[in-house]
Amino acid sequence: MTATIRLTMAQALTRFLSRQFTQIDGERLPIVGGVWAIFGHGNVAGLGEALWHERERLPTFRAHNEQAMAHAAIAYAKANMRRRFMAATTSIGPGATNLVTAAALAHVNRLPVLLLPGDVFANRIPDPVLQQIEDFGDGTVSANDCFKPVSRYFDRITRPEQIIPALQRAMQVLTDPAGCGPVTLALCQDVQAEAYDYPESFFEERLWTQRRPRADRDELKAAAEALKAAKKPLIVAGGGVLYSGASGDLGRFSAATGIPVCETQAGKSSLPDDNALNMAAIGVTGTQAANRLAAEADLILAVGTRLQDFTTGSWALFGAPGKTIIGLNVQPFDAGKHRALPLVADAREGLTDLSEALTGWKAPESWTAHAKAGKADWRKDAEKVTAASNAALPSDAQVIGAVQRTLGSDIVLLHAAGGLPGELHKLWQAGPPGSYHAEYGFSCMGYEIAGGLGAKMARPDTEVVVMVGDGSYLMMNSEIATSVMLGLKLTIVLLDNRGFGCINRLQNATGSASFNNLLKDTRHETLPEIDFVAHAGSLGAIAVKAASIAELEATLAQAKTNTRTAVVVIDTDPLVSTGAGGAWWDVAVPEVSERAEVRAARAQYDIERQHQRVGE
Ligand SMILES: Cc1ncc(C[n+]2csc(CCOP(=O)(O)OP(=O)(O)O)c2C)c(N)n1
Ligand SMILES: [Mg+2]
Repeated sequence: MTATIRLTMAQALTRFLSRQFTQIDGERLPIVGGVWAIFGHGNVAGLGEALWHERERLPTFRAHNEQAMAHAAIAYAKANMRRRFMAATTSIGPGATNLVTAAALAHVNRLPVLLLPGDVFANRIPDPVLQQIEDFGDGTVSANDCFKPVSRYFDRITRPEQIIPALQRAMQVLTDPAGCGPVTLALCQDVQAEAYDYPESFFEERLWTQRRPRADRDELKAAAEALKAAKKPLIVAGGGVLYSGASGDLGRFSAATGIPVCETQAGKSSLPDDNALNMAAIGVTGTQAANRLAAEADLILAVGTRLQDFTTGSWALFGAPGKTIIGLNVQPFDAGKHRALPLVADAREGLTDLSEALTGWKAPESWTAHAKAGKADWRKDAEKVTAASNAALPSDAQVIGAVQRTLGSDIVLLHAAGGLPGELHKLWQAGPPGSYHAEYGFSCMGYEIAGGLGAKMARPDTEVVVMVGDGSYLMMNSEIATSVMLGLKLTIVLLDNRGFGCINRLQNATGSASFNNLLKDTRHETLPEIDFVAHAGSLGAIAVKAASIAELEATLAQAKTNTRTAVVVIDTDPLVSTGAGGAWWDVAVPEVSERAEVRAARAQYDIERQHQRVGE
C-alpha cells in the first residue's frame, strides 16, 4: 500500500514547492525563494491557508500590485542566473490579468517564474462568480486563457490530483535551460480547497542541478572548421553566457584565440568592461568599437543570444558578404536563426569544446589589434560624454557618469525602459558577471523598481542601484513601500525630463512633430509639476533632489551609507542623447504624409532599408 497524506490541492502544492532544492557554489538552497501574494476571492481561502502552514519553509511576501510582484519574482530569477525562482499568486479576474504583462516579459526574456492565478469554480455551480468573464460560446474559457500565448507551460487545475503531473511538468520547464520560461497553473477556487490522498513520495525532497548539454560531434566539427577559416571573427555574447556561468570560459577563449567579444543588453557584464578585447555593447545601442567590427566580420560566433533587432541593427549590421554565423545556443530555435551553423550546447560546454578543437589557432593579429585600438578610441569618446558638467539640465550620459564615479562597477545596476537602456548599454562600465541587469527583451516600463526589489532579494549583500525615468517611475513605483517594509535597501536614481523623452526623440527622428510624449506637448489644462521627492518620501524612502551633477555625486555617496531605500531625483534634458556609436533601427516611417519632414524621413528610411540582409 502506498503511504498517502490527505491534503487540499493548495496544501499539496505548497508542500511540494518547499521540498525542491538547488545547489549553488556547493550550498543547498530552496529552489523557490518564496511566494508573492495578493489575496482575493479565488486564492485567500485555499492557497492563502496553505501558504500560512508552510510559512517557515516557503516565505510569503505581500506587494502592492500583481504585475510588480511578478516583476520582482522575475528579477530574482535573473539575478540568480535562473538557478532559483519565485512564485506569484493572485485572485481571479483583475488580479490574474494584472500578471499577464509580466508573463510576457518572462517569456521574452526566457526567465523562470511560477504564476498561480486563481480561477473560476471547476464545478461551475455558483457561476457567474464575481470577476468571471463569461464567454458566450465556450464554457471552458476564463480570463486566465490570456496566459496561454505568454506561458511556456499553461495548465488549469480542475481536479486535485492533476497537481501531481502538473507540478512535475512545471519543474521541468522552470529548470530547463533551453525551454525555460513562465509557468502558469490556473488554480480553480473550489479545487484549491478540495482534499485528496496524495502519495507521500510526491513530497520527497528533490535536488535540481543545472543541465549542460554538450554539442553534437558533427556540429562541433563544422563550427571549428568555420572558425579556423575565419580572418575576421567576432563573438556576440548574450544572456546565455551569464546563465551558463560561462564568463570565465569566454574570457579565456577570447584571450587564447584573440577573437574580440561584444555584448547584447542581456549579455553585458559577461566580461568586465576593462578587458581590452571586450568591445562592450553591440547593435542599435552599441559602441563604435563593436559596430565597426560587426560591419566587417566574416564570422560571427553568436553565444547564448536571441539575435533580436537591437543586436543585429534590424539585420543591417553584419555587412560582410558571405559571412558565416555560428549559433552556439542551448535552444535549437535560436541556434539556427539567420541560417546560422547551429552548435546546440550549453555555452560553457560549447566554448570548452571549441577551445580544444582550436588549440594553437589564433585569429590574425592585425584583426585583434584593430579591435583593441577601436576599444581604446571608444573609451575616449565615452569619457567625453560622461564627464562631470555643470549644465543646468544634464544629459542622461552625464548622470550615468556620476553614478559610475560614485558607486563603481561592483553593484547591480538595473534598468529597463526609456532612454536609459541605450545610454547605459553603451556607456556603463560593467564589473563582475551579473553586475548589469537590463530587462531589454520586453523593455517594460515599470519593471525597474519592482525588479530592483527582486534583485536585492537575490543579492542582499550587493548594492542594487535602479536607474529610472519619470515615465517609468509614474507607471509603477508602489514597491518602494515594499522595499522599505522588507528592509531591502535600493538606491533609485530618477531622471526627470518631464515626459517620454526617448519616444519624443524617435517621433522627431521619423519626421513627426513633438506630440503627446513630453508633458508640455500633451493636451492639458495645467502642466503637472510632479513633486517626486514628496511622492517617494510618502512611500517611506529617503528622498532628495540633486540640483546638479556635483550634488548628485554627493547625495549618492551619502546614500551608500543609508540602510533604507533612497530616491535621488535629478532634472535632465529630454532632447539630448549620445550620438557616438549606435546603429540603424528599423522603425517604419509613413509612406505618404502631408508633412515634408515625414516624407524626408521616409526617403532616408528607404535608403537605410537597402542595407538590410533579407533571408541571410
Ligand atoms: C509598459 C510600457 N508602455 C509603453 C512603452 C513604450 N515606451 C518605451 S520608453 C517610453 C517612455 C519612457 O519614459 P521615461 O521613463 O520618462 O524615460 P525617457 O524616455 O524620458 O528617458 C515609452 C512610452 C514601454 N516600453 N512599456
Ligand atoms: Mg522621461
